Formats: sequence, structure tokens, C-alpha cells
Amino acid sequence: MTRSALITGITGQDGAYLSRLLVDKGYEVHGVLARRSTDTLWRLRHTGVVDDVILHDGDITDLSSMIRIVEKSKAHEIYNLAAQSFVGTSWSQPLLTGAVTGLGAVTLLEAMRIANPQARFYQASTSEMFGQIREPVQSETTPFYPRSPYGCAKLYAHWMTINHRESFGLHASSGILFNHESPLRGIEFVTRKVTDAAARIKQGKQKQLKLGNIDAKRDWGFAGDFVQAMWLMLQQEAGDDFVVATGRTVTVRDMCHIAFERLGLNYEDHVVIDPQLFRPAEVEVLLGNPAKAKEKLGWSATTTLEELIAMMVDADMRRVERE
Ligand code: NDP
Ligand code: GDR
Repeated sequence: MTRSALITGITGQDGAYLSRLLVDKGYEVHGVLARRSTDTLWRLRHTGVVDDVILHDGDITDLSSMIRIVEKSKAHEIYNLAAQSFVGTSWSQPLLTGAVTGLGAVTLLEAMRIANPQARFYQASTSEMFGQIREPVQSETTPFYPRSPYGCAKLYAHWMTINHRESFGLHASSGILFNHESPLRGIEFVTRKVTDAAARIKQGKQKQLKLGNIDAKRDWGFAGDFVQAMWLMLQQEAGDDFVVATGRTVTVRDMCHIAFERLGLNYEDHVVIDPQLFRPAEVEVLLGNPAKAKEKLGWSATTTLEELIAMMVDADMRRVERE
């Protein structure tokens, strides 16, 4: 029997990699396509699956469309990746972030409970829920302290996923994923902003790169590795929560060094600190402990930060050249 999966947020970075993974495994892949005035299928084209997935018009904030799509797809596995996912924007649009990133998850959980309670559910939780960290290395048992409207909305969705599992016996899992990047990362996120700028500077199309807090530390991995952990969670007998991380943390400053050095440049000659880019409340450092994912899922990150940044810089060099 062909297995089928439904992905919200299919047009995002993780959606494109997860679609590729599931198509390769022989799944029938369905996706929720939110109406936009511009084309949002470029990532699905990039991973070569745009003609292999079945797209349904809908919005994560709209219960009736979610019920219809859950019914139509008859999905065995439902991956909730849809979100307003940029932390910076969550301060200027806290209500939209709450509606999409927080209540959106509950909308989908309810659609599944009504239309297909046998399906398995994945919630895209985040290390941003740890925020002001309570333990130097964060695991599934570390207390949460979100520092942005985005983190607060994700924490609500996280607990509602657990609550639906415990209240209604749904097979619902929450992946607490640390930052993961790729050439398909949105340009507003710091790694892509840096690799794009390094490529432009190398090709004489830009001189400076304005950044905010470059002393912040993140545990960065490759999105292609991380989507495998999502799938593995839904292959377990019961729903559970897992930290997915590399176990190494690096400053934004050092990540800049790696990116610029790839092109024979010194980041210090080009990076300018812009106080306007500092956040109202910062998550200074994140470092995940992926031991549970390794033990129970057999998952660990295989791409190093140096390999990841090289992949991104090289892709941006090619793209900037073509422009
Ligand atoms: P992206 O920002 O690349 O993708 C977000 C997706 O959500 C897009 O497909 C977007 O559609 C969709 N979306 C936004 N609003 C709605 C809506 N109202 N209805 C339906 N779809 C909507 O995120 P990533 O791929 O990087 O991340 C995937 C998920 O994992 C997100 O939930 C994110 O918060 C979470 N996460 C990400 C991490 C990371 O480091 N990447 C780490 C931890 C968690 P459109 O293209 O039309 O805008
Ligand atoms: P983050 O990613 O907030 O961790 O959320 P982002 O790349 O935006 O920021 C990482 C760190 O870099 C600092 N920083 C800058 N960030 C941006 N975007 N632009 C800058 O110019 C800049 N200068 C310094 C930030 O202050 C921060 O400390 C990502 C998203 O994918 C979330 O959806 C996800 O949940 C988390 O990762 C885990």
C-alpha cells in the first residue's frame, strides 16, 4: 500500500527537503499551498519534486480548509511545518505570529482529530522555546523561557501537541529542532544573509554587510539532515519529543569568518554593526544535546558547519553570477 503524507509549509526550506525525502521513499506527498500573489514553488523546483507533489489551496489559520485537506489527502503522516518563522518579524507582527505559528498548529491538530485521528502528527518545535537558557546544554528536560513572540507562539503549539497526545491518544510528536540552514534558507536569516553578501562582495556587487548581534551563538546544522529526524519520529511506536541538534555552538562572528574565508575575504573588512538590527530581547546562546535522538531514532547530524557554509557560499556565488 502506498503511504501518504501531508505537509503544511511545503513551500518553505524544510518542506522542500522533506518532500524530496518522502518522494524518494515512495510516499504520495500532499502539501498545503497558501495563496500568495507571487510564485512560491521555487524551492520545490530546486529539490526536483514540484511535479511529484499534490498541492491543495488552504491556510493553516482556516479550519475548514484544513479539515477538507486532511480528509482529501488521507495522509498517514501529517507534518506541520507552516509558520511565520522569522523571529525578528514576530515583534512587529505578534498577533499574526500567534495566529499562524501558535493557533495554526491547534487548527491542524483539530482537523486531524476530526477527520483522520489515526494519522501520525509532527509539530515543528524549536530551540527558541529555550530562549533565556536555564541549562548550558539544552535537552528535552530543560525548562523553557521563550524570548520572542515567535518563541511564545511555538511553546503554545508545543504544549498543545503534547496535550492532544495525552488527552486524545493521538500519535503526535514534537521535534525541538535547533537552527538548520541550506542554500534554500530564506535570505532574512543570518547564515543566508552572510553567504549571499559574501558572494556579492566577492563579485563587486556589494561593499558592506550590516549585522546586529554577532556575539550570539547558535547550534547550526544542515536542513537536509534534520528532515530525516522528522520522518524517523513518525516511524516510532508512540509519539514523543526529541531535541534535534548538532551539539556544537558557534558565534555569528565565527560563522562570518568561515563564509568570507571560503572566498579569500576577511569578514572584518566588510561587516558593519547596525544597532537597529539588535533584537528587543535576544537569545544569546543555544547548544543542543541530541543524545535521545541518537539513542532512540539512530539519528545524528552528518554535515559540519564548515561543509554547510561552503555549500551555501558556493550556491550563492553561482546565483549571483547569473543575476
Ligand atoms: P520557512 O519560513 O522557510 O517556511 C515556512 C512555511 O510556512 C512556508 O511554506 C510558508 O508558506 C508557510 N506558511 C506561512 N504562513 C502560512 C499560513 N498562514 N498558512 C499556510 N502556510 C503558511 O521555515 P523553515 O522551512 O525554515 O521551517 C519549517 C518549520 O520549522 C517552521 O515552523 C519553523 O518555525 C520551524 N523551525 C525551523 C527551524 C530552522 O532553523 N529552519 C528550527 C526550528 C523550527 P509561503 O511560502 O507561502 O510563505
Ligand atoms: P533565529 O535565526 O532567530 O535563531 O531563528 P536568525 O538567523 O534570524 O538569527 C540567528 C542569530 O543571529 C543574530 N543576528 C542576526 N540575525 C539576522 N536574521 N539578521 C542579522 O542581520 C543578524 N545579526 C545578528 C540574531 O540576533 C540571532 O541571535 C531561526 C528561525 O529559523 C526560527 O524559525 C527557528 O525556530 C530558530 O532558528 C531555531
